[in-house]
Amino acid sequence: MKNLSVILPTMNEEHAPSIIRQVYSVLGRDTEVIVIDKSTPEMRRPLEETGAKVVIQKTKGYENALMEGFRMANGDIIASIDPDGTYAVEDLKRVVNELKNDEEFAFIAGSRLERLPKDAMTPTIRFGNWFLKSMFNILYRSRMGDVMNGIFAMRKDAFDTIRYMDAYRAGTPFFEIELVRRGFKIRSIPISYKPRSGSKSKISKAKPFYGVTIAYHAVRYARDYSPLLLFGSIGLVLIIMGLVLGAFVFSNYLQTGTLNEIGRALIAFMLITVGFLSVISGLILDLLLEIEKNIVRKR
Ligand SMILES: Nc1nc2c(ncn2[C@@H]2O[C@H](COP(=O)(O)OP(=O)(O)O)[C@@H](O)[C@H]2O)c(=O)[nH]1
Ligand SMILES: [Mg+2]
Repeated sequence: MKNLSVILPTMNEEHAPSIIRQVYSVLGRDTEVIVIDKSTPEMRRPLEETGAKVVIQKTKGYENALMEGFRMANGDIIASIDPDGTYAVEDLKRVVNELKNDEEFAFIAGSRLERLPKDAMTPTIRFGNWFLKSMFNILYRSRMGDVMNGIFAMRKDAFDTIRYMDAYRAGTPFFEIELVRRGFKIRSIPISYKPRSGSKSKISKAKPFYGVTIAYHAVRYARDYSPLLLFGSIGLVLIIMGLVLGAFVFSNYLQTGTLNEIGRALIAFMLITVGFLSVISGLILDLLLEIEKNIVRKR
């Protein structure tokens, strides 16, 4: 039986003490539980009374809280659950068991989007989650049902490859992006999710802005991971737009016999040129990546 560490990030969560107790009862008393806390002293005391290791967070943000906890963890499997009352500890157990029985995958997360109750997210947040997971799956050739997961588990040896990194502000996708870039396989299983009750969300003051930051990081690191896919698809979209616009200009020319849409013709020409340049950039970057891989292999 592999031993397990469970990390819980907390920032004044009233449900957290009860969730820690559930972790011990559902996953076993020998589970290593580490709480990385940014609460007021009054909110911290009940956490300490559970017997878990409670560490005051030194850094800032959710991603760094998790990194602090993971670095302290001793388990062969390192898992995390948001103790805000929206996730079930039974689902954490399912995710951990799934990982234990799977040699191929190094990271398994719980996905909320398949069985999402109607009142659990606003339409904007729901769309944002769908958009981020779809973008992630295309850029990193994965099949995640959800990438903003409050429950996930990974193998210690996978975490060791990113142990000394400074986490950038991308929520759970930080771990997903970095592990996929290092060649690990990741997947998700459906879990339940409840609307938040009591206090408000803590992760960001402006969720849409947070979402944009995550999308930015996903694109930025995809540039190094699959440049041809990224620049190739941008290029293709531009070329298609240029061709469609060009076709309008041309049909107008055929009908009237004079070329009176110089502005549109120029834009079409530019779209096609920039599109080609983007595809070529993708090809060159892809070639460079291939050369780099060969050099690393030969060393
Ligand atoms: N230690 C720590 N915990 C945090 C921080 N930001 C959020 N959390 C905790 O991380 C979990 C997820 O955050 P939450 O606000 O529920 O994010 P949401 O589910 O995306 O709305 C909750 O348990 C929060 O209390 C932080 O900066 N530091
Ligand atoms: Mg939450």
